[in-house]
Amino acid sequence: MNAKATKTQPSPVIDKAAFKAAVIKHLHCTLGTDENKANNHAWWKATCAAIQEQVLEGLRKTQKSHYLNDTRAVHYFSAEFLMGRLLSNNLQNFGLFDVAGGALKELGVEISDILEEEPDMALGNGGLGRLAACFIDSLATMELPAIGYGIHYEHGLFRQEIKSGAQIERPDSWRDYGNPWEICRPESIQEVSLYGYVETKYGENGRVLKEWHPGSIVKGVPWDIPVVGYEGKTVNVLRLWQSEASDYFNWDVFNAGGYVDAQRENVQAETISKVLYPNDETEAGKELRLIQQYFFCSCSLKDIIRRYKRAHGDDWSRFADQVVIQLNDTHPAISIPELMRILVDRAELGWDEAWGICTKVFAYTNHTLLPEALEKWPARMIEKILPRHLEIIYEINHRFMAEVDKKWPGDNAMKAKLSIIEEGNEKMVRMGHLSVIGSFAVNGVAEMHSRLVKSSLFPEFDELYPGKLTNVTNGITPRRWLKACNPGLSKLIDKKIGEDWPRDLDKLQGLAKFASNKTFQKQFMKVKLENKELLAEEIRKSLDIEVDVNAIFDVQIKRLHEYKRQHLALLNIMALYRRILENPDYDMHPRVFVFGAKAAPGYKLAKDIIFAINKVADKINNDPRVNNKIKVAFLPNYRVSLAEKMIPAADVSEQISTAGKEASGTGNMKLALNGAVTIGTLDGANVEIAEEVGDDNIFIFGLTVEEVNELKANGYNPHDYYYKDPEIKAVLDWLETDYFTPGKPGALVSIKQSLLDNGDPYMVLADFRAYSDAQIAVDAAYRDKERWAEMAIINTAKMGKFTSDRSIRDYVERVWKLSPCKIES
Ligand code: CR6
Repeated sequence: MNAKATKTQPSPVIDKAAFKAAVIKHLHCTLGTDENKANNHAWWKATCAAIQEQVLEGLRKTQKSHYLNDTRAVHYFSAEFLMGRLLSNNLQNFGLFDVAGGALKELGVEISDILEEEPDMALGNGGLGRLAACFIDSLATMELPAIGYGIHYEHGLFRQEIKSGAQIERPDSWRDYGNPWEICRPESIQEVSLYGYVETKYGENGRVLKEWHPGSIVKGVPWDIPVVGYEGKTVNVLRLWQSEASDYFNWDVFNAGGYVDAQRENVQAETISKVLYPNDETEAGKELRLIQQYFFCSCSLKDIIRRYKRAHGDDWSRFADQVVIQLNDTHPAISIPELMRILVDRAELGWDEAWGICTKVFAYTNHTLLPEALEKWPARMIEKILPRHLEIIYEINHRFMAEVDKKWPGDNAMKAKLSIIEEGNEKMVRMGHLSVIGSFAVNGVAEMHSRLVKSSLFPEFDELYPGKLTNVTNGITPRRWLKACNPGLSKLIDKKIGEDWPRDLDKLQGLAKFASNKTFQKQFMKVKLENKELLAEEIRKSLDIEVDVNAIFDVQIKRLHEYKRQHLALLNIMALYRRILENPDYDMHPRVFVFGAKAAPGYKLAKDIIFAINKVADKINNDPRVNNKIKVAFLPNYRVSLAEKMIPAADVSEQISTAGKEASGTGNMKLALNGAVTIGTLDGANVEIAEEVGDDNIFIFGLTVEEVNELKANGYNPHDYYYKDPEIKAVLDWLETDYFTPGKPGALVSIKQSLLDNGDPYMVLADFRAYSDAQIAVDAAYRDKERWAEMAIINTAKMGKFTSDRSIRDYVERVWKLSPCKIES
């Protein structure tokens, strides 16, 4: 067994013949078809079913070991889990990828074809949801007892189509033809109360008792997705709740009268888990969204308590030893008053004892400083949906205000500032404050972000609770984001430094000494070229655009947001185009700008930017004067499985957010890990990437956070840049003409307006020249093939820090205090 642990690749648990037999068995007995009739979809399902046998065996053993060892576990509460596809991941983690490929080949099927059959499980918007997916991968790999809790959305993030350059949203139906991984657990159904009113009663000794008479009750049905760790020993679970109408009729409310009519206005049970809100970094403020949050938190807490009680009965004294709950942003913050309600109203603990438990159980991760993303709920809305919770929030706040008064006596301004309740025309509940107050640890997601959380978002909380605010820099799983998505590079690395880097990513450091070795450089760049050929094929298939694989592949993939500044990249592309038109001999290495981005459906300017990129692309790609020096490809429907194709092929990684705005970023880590060189600002985790790779192996440009603030304070005026820099002026004015939108002048003007009339909130113009110059430096560097190869290799070699295993290790040490649990076979 130890021999296996020091060994590198997971050893296959079954051989090719057995795998083949399992696939055939499932084709016959699970799918009711046979080898002659089966299409790729059936082959995919049969292959999933074959590996699922191993998965479920691992799951059973894991759950038994965790139960027998009465393990302390982390419960990762997240409204989003962006899992992507699972087949190739599960095969890889069991060491069965080649076995399965061989078995299928003998059956006349290409594994690469059937992998494409799997719909992405896109139950998340972007970075935050994908981070949760990477974390549960690492937790299982590190044999830590953990469970992910979230929502079983019927429709994940919308599918993006591009029609005449514009984004169209189509529903995502990832489960339409069944999902082979999930297991329904009707035995663990929970009931969740909503609406209604609170009755105050008096118990023995005059104890005030609160009884919530709900106006409706919904059922939460759990679906379990097994999460397989690398080498397949620990198989944890992601438990997602689906809402259903409850068969329980609420006589209580019925008898109270009047509520039957009011019910009609209430949200219908089935709609709760229907759809993922497609907003990234904006708070929706909708009643249904709050209900979604409460729904999954309440189900999950009850599930945790049921499990705890099975082992410890009504003895609450060990609850905080066994349970830690990580709140992934404030989306699950309503868990704090919910646990208080359960402890005080149901278990009848005293307030102080209950609060003592709560504040040892919860920890909170902040993922943004953007004001529009900091959740606030109207007190009236909470009162309507969760009347008892509002009372509890007021009580928490009342006691907290006393603490504030002790620290800053008589300082009412301080009280107003720190209060959970924001006073105003409409009273609002600040979920961030509630989370900080109710948690024992609060972390930001990159060094710089955590510093800003302390210094500008929550400075007084930092003073009040010294040591509570900390940092855990984000990470990514190298199993998915190198081993599985880039087999060419993985095999080259295996040969060079051995095969244990997927578990111990610092081992990649061993590549650094070959960075200037000509032979290795050639091998490394050959893999990159092969990956570029695959992406070129994808671009041809999807967009009918021919791209030159010898061009620089410049990749910007992330949600579309002004702060991420895809429009800065666009202005530079237009400037390059203009330079070529003015001077046909303009000297540049050919470049392919590849974009992938979804815009929130209600975010007008973001959609306008997508439209503009596509219109500019049309023009440039079809203009013979450009002579193929520039191509622009906007690949529709960016998602995990598309990222897996784009990232291995990137030469340049665009990370160009306004300094101070991107909390961390994780795409930056994935691209660098696959040998792309970053052009970026000193923002989020870029700062730490720069520290790792060194200034010579990254292109840093633009204003720093301090400079951004200073410029803002001194009155930033984008017109200064417009009038001072003729290229900026020309490019912005170009947007107003009908050059890119023949017959429709002004179709792209909103971008110019946002950058001039609307004050350029993300300082695109202030950074334009620095960015454009940095791109010229990239161009020059790329022409020196050996130098570029060296940079690319160093980027891969120095990414050890950014494995999500390291993030999890940090959480375990700084926050969760967990121990691994060996799984007995
Ligand atoms: N949008 C941050 O913006 C970070 C991820 C994960 C984000 C991004 O910089 O890498 O979280 N924030 O920590 C939120 O979702 C609120 C994101 O994905």
